[in-house]
Amino acid sequence: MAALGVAALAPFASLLPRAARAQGAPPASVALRAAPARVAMLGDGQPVTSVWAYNGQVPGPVLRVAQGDVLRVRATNDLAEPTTIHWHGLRIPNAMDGVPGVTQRPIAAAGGTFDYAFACPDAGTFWYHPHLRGHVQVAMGLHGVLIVDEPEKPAVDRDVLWVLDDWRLTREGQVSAADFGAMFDASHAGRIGNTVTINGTLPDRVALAAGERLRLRLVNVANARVFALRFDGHAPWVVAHDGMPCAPYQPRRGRVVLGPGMRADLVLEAIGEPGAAFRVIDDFYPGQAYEVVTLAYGPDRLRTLGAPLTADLVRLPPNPVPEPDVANAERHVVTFTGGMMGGMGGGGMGGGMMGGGAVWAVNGVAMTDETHAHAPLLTLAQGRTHVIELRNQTAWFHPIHVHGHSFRILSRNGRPLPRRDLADTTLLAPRETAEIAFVADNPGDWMFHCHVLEHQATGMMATLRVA
Ligand SMILES: [Cu+2]
Repeated sequence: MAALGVAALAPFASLLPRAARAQGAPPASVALRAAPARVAMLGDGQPVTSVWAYNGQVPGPVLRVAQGDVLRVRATNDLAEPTTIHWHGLRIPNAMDGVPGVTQRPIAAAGGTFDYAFACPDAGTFWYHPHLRGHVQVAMGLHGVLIVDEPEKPAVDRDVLWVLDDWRLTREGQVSAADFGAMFDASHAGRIGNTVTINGTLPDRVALAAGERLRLRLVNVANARVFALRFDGHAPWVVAHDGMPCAPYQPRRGRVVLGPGMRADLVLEAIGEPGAAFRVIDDFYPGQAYEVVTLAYGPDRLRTLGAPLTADLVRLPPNPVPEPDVANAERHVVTFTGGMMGGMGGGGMGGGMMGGGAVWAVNGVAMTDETHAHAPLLTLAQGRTHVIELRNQTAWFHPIHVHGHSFRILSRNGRPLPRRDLADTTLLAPRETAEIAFVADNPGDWMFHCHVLEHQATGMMATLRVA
């Protein structure tokens, strides 16, 4: 795997400052233009990579608004194919959700536009990306982060963003396009790449000062790669999943697992000594651990450490998500099948191209990326709590994403979870079952799909109708 061991990264410095505007003034509109671009993700003296980008940069610009504010985006499509923008994790009206054929017409190639405008009800870390041919468009570089700020900023010294991505590059440093849609990827773990980037460049060293506290926002924008980051010498607190604050906790062995589409907000206290260096390891895939980045302490000390952080010191204020009434919920079962070794007739799925073919199914039905408009899998009574039991009857990991709502994860494999974290995407292990619960308070037709984009494109998608 080229480039994985070396990793090169500067501290993330391109967070847009919070828009300075007078109280009560109308929010400005942001222009996002999707178009081919060339970026130097591999660094000086290396080939420049041809990508598709928002505003010429990968990741796209960080959009930042205050909680409750309206975000207005004029999207322009200067690609040679139609696109849309989906606002991943935002609880916004269905007409703004960016799903072609369901919530909007595709934005036409070569100059089409679409105006998105919505209030952002929840503070947290969100992201945006196309919802049309995502397995190509997202892989080519179309993604960006949306940060919604809490009214009261948490007590940290720096707010740092790591957009984790995974590219399949050729020897010439170009995105490998010949194997987009390869059936092997679709029927296995998805398009796993050979080059990991953070914020669009090869990672290397992140500068830290002894004693400082970081809010570290992790976003997995890869098509298929799952990350499990382990911070040597540190004990980060997880304070939010998928933008939604949780009861703060320190994960076992300091390991933070993120499937595609998922985010985590951490509070990391720099407890090392000046001059020290620590590795951040990704060890998700057995036998394939590698160093993502080095935490490099500078010579100076920002402050002398006091008592260790506690949950109360790092807790974020809750978002206004309605609390599910689990005792009086309507219950549903959704079964995921397919893939290699999964019983959808694996013969012939090892080679060739997808071509709209079905590899996966949800309750026996395959819905592909090109046909978002589809009879609903479930119709959920609006205003009620629904518990959905997700049964992964495949041999593969699947990050299952629900649009327009955030859910609580109640149990895994029949065992109730001590923390019922909120999320919009949950990673199902092979053969795992999980129960999620949410109040269906947002009317419309909402996509419900695996965020391994090759799985989504070959059947692992369905519609939840809230009416
Ligand atoms: Cu999947």
